[in-house]
Amino acid sequence: MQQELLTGNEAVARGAFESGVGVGVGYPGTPSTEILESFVGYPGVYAEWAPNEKVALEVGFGASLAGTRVLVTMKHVGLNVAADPFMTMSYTGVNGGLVLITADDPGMYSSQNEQDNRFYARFAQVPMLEPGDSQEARDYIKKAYLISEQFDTPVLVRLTTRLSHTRTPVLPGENPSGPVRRDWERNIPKFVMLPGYARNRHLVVEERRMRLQEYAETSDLNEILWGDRSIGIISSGVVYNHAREALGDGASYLKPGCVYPLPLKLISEFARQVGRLIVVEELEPFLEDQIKTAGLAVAGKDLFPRVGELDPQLIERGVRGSSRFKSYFPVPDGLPGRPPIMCPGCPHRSVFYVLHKLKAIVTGDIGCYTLGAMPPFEAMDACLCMGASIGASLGMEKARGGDFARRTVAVIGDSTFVHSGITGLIDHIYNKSTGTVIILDNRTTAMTGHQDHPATGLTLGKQEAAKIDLAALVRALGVEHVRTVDPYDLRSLAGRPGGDGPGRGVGDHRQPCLRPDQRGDVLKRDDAYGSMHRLQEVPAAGVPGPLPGRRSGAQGRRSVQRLFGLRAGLSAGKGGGRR
Ligand SMILES: Cc1ncc(C[n+]2csc(CCOP(=O)(O)OP(=O)(O)O)c2C)c(N)n1
Ligand code: SF4
Repeated sequence: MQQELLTGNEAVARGAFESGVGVGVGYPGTPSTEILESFVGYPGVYAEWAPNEKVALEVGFGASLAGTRVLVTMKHVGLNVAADPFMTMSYTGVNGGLVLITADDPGMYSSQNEQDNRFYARFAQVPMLEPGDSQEARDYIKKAYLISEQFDTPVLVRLTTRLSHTRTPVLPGENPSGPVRRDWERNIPKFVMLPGYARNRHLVVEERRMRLQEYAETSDLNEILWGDRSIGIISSGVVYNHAREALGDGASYLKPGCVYPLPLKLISEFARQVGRLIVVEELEPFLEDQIKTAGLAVAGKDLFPRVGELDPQLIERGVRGSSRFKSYFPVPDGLPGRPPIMCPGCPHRSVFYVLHKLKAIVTGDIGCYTLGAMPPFEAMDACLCMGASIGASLGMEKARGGDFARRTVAVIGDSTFVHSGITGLIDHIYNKSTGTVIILDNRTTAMTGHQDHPATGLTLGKQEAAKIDLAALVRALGVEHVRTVDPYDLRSLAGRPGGDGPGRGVGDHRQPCLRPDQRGDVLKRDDAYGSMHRLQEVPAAGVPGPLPGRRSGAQGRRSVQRLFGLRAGLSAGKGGGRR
């Protein structure tokens, strides 16, 4: 076997394949997405995108129960969505080994927060490994399956953006000639978490935690590197490599491979042999607090920032007070800022153009369309997490009344609607909202790199699949007014589903994403070349004058507002519009 240059994500996929993993399941989310995209290319494996992370872990649970080794992947916030099955899977344990990848995003390159998912390991009492480069990613994954089966536990492996997307050399190994499979036997007290059984399983978890603690102390994943003993660094993952780059032989290092549970006896032994003990870690003082609780004097967050990524410059400055390193990203003076914007011709643009013109109150969601909050549109008032737009608009309506609802529009992408918007819409229906919901159906999960989902008609492996008809689904849920609109047709786009009449409405705004790499795929699939000529009508970069085909000035504005059914809050002299 020859060394290969692999990203951390590709190395995880490789390690899973070499471990005989039979099932890979996840939901896209940067920086984790490419793991499954790489894994699906290996022979003899099954891999799928689930509609969301909770379902992904539940599929993983079933596959493990049936005796197969499973890889489950998600970004850090995805674990919030999967937290319910995850917390109880700690109790049930596994049959086939189950490794759950949490890809964290210190620095928030593409995330709504930078939560530190190491706490999930402690919260659920499951082991967490943290590799520092691609070789370790491959090696640790193989080790993680052994730990999972030996200790009967799901194992968390934490990646960060820097590791997921950096290529370093990997020496691959062999695949054990196909997926590893264990027998399946009914075991009700272990896998059916009725309170009576769960109480016993909690005791098992505690006993397992103590055995894992012992394992962590002697694990061959721990590394000690002796240099100048006046400074002793404790660090894990990618940050360990930054610390080595910053301090070289001027310090000694202990790198625990398992960050939960921590090898605290080994750390005390190391501490005895060095002068100043310093923990170098990104985000929260997760290691530092555990070491302090063990009674050791250690520095950490008093020297380094608690937000964002660390780099050699920050580490050297923290330890030595100054640094020889220059900033990684020096920005020459006078360069114009380049905030992210939607692609020219993007079908989302016209929607936000209209919402901007209408001065609608917009509860937004997560996807390319979140950029509707940016200039020139500035047509979004809230964006919290995937699926939150519809519930948030209902909350605003209930807080402020029906007239307010007529100005409120929830905007959600097709992938996000399937992920976690459907239940929000059910609440709209159940609790009698009169607000408007727009599903921006561009037939892909564009923001994370154009993955398929249950409403696109293709699987992760690009095989034909059932294609959920979103308009039919919404009707079946009980929405009275459903309109499917071409977002390039600005006139009809401005109309509220159901006109000015009462009742909630959903607009399914359907045009494929136009990224060049998508055209051949999505447009052809939908036979939508016919609409390309209308691209010229789409606002490219600005918010031009009145909507096409409309009169200018107050008259035109009123007419747009009427079309959208927003008279109550917006149109001068016409307050109290019908509901
Ligand atoms: C819980 C969670 N999982 C995954 C992500 C990553 N993510 C960001 S936007 C998005 C979906 C985007 O697809 P869609 O809603 O169809 O909008 P588009 O980008 O296609 O416009 C995903 C999966 C996330 N932010 N949060
Ligand atoms: S990638 Fe597609 S959905 Fe995203 S901004 Fe570009 S055209 Fe729009």
